[in-house]
Amino acid sequence: MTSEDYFTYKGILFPKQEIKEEALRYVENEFQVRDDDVFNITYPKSGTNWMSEILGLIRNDGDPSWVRNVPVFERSPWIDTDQGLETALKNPPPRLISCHFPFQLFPKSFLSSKAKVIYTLRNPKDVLVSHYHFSKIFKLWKNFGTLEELLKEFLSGNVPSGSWFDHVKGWLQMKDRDNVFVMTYEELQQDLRGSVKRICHFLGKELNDQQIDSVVENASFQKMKDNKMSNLTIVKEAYIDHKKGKFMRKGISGDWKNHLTVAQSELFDRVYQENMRGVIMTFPWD
Ligand code: PPS
Repeated sequence: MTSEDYFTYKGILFPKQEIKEEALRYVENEFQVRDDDVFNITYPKSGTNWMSEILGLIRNDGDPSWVRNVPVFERSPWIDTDQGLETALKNPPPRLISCHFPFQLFPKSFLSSKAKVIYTLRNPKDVLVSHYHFSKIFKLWKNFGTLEELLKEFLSGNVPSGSWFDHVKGWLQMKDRDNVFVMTYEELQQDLRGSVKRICHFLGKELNDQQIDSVVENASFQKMKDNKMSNLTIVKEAYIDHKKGKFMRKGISGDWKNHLTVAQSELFDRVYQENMRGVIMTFPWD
């Protein structure tokens, strides 16, 4: 994977093998968002698949058969990939849809719809570390030799989906809308049950205690790691080199402490503070 395998659309890097420019233009301008759509939106490596599992389980009142029998990329297809877009256009409503689009590339028709958006964000230092490991197995992303090399590109936004800071700031501008809900990976970690209840409330879905228990149990790291419909082991070798590592890697918060040097962490903090100035929100990692 080299830089020639990416193209830039409106300043954002996309892997050529994943999506074509005309599809990006279609999604932004012509994709018809339905009022009953539920969107699972994240910056990459922030908990997308975890949220897909949670939403899939909630949709089925905690019954795990759907998430155990249908691959995650069919249940909640990624409309920022050619294949996922095709699937999303075929799936019957009500649809679950995932994507990593920054707000400015998201379908314009969303703004006049009642569709629901759940935006999940994660400590960007952990996002960086997760990206680093995933780039070693995901053949469509540039594989960085060292974390130091990736760090520079990440902090300047020269990675797929662009700058973490711009992505987060763009989506947080939507946070006061009734149909937008912001969640963090860390909240899911700290209190999965409470988080599931809040998501249910946002979706207008009432589950009883037993059903919530089942969502929590089946969305655990271990259950997802063992579920071949969720752990991405069925993704073709053309995309993921399964011999080199696992998508379901560690699933913890704070792994950055095992990877970043003090100097790297301080550099990160400086760039974070410069970029997040003016964002009046506290995050679990602050
Ligand atoms: S992707 O490739 O952008 O769609 O990746 P994404 O799903 O957003 O993020 C992958 C990371 O989420 C972790 N993960 C989980 N953590 C805790 N619990 C559960 N159930 C869970 N499911 C996925 C996954 O392990 C990746 O994080 P790291 O830090 O690499 O382990």
